[in-house]
Amino acid sequence: MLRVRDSISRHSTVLDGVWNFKVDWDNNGLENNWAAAPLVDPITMPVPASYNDITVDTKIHDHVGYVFYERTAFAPLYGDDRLILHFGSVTHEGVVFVNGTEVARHTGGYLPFEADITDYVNPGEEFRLTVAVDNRLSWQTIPPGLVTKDDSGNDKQIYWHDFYNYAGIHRSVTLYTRPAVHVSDVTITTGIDGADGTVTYDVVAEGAASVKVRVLDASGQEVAAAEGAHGEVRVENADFWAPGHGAMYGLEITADGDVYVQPFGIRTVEVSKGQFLINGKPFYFRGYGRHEDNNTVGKGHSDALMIHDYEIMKWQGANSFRTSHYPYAEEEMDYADEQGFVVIDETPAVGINMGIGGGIAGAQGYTTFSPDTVNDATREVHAQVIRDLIARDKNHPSVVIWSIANEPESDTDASYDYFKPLAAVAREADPTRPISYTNVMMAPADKDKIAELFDVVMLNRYFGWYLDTGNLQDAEKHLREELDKWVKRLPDHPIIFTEYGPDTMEGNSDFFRRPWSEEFQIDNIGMFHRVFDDYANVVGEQMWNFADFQTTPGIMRVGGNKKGMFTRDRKPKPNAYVVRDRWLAMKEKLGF
Ligand code: BDP
Repeated sequence: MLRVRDSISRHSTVLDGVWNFKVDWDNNGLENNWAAAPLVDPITMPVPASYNDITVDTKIHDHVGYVFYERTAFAPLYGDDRLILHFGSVTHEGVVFVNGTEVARHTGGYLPFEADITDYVNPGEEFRLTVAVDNRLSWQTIPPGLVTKDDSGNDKQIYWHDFYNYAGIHRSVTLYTRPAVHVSDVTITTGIDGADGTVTYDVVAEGAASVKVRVLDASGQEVAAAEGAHGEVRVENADFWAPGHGAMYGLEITADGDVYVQPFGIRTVEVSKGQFLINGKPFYFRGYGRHEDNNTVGKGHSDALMIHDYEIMKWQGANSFRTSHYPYAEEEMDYADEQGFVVIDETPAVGINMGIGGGIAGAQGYTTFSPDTVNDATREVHAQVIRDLIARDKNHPSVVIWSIANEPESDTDASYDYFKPLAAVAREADPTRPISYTNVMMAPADKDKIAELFDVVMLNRYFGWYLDTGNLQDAEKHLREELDKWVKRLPDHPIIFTEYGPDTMEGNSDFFRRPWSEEFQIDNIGMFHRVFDDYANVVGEQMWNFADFQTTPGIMRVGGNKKGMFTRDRKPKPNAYVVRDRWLAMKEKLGF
């Protein structure tokens, strides 16, 4: 789905702000047609934001099921155009009503959806917009979850991922006009030929009598042009997109009366002989797995928080991150392009693993893949999420790997049967980028059954923390033994460490450098780095996590997960300075 962008033929109004809000305590607001009239006795709620931490009402914070959002908006005088509502994300299900009539229903909390509301409003008149938002997860959602009852009869949401189930309207809501005949999709792939860039484009504009394209450079000058919905153009002496160099072009598409400018960068990505190549040169990933997570707004997108995080990442010498464990806001992806950050783009398929020990992720006792748990229907949803993510993010030069799942079960025949078709779905949707998944500790090289389906080995490892707790000598030994096995099994696969590091309590300083202390984080992360430096196939280090973040309460979590390089409010832990020295030295040496 195309990102909303204004042009001579498209005009948008952002509907963010203070909306009305009401919790549907009995989860019967849809049956009782709440959307038919203004909400009775609503409270106020900011959009975008998770609603959970805005009030200090435990019942709202813990509610399982529907909440309703509402506001009014003006329909502009849109003439013969269509009027579209765009939601960046509604977590996890959104049912959208205009003046009481349902116009869209979308499940999947981290990807955009739209509704054409032209036929439900009158130009120049106000209309009522109501959105019912459901935070429940089931075996057939991605990520999966399960609603049960506690012994007191209250609904309880179980899930198998280690971050809080924030809900609400998390990203901007936009109302925009576009011509009836319009550009609905474009796929751009690029190549490098000496000093020139080759740009292959494929536009979808149903019903358009003519399609023309122009490539515009950063200053808006035309550098190439062509006619027709498909084709290839050459950009002479191109400014290539590269890590640390966010050189962007725009493909201006004119389809009859519609004009849409799609940003893109010219670069190549390839895996070869155990290396990860960007523009033909070996790239080493430095960075983190991150979360969209904040004290007040939860998973709500904020440009201020986003830019602050990038400033911190740049201060530290990072050049990349993974969108653990779901697609991030479209604003994030644009910003990564412009800032020259390299992104491992992940689907929301997290927690497809009932083998992960209780405590980290909560209740267990299920079989991962079975007709009653993660089944064929779940796999269909998973396949669609892969397609939708790739459809949204395919034109971002920053995105270099699709991560189709985080720590799934991967050591059983059932997991092979589950992932074989999904790897094919990803390759079909994007034949140009390497694909991968993050491998869990319990499925090392001699147990994992799916690594050959993918191009890059991505490892989440907690030696010295969950295993060999506090014993870094053993931890190092076991880490090296495991790496040796991966290199032996897949000598031509590059390896990226996509998670490592211990929980670290800010201010907990310890002469004996024990687990949870700031000193232990330095020692544990330092041990991993020492090992990485000895393996040519290790082409990246993305520690867990950029910052501390909220989780479900549990005996392994103190006010959330504390594995951050930075605290939840972005203060550096002592380790941040140590890693900064390493990364800045690497940046100096490698030039990015
Ligand atoms: C891994 C998960 C991640 C967790 C992390 C941890 O991929 O989401 O937060 O471990 O335990 O299992 O901190």
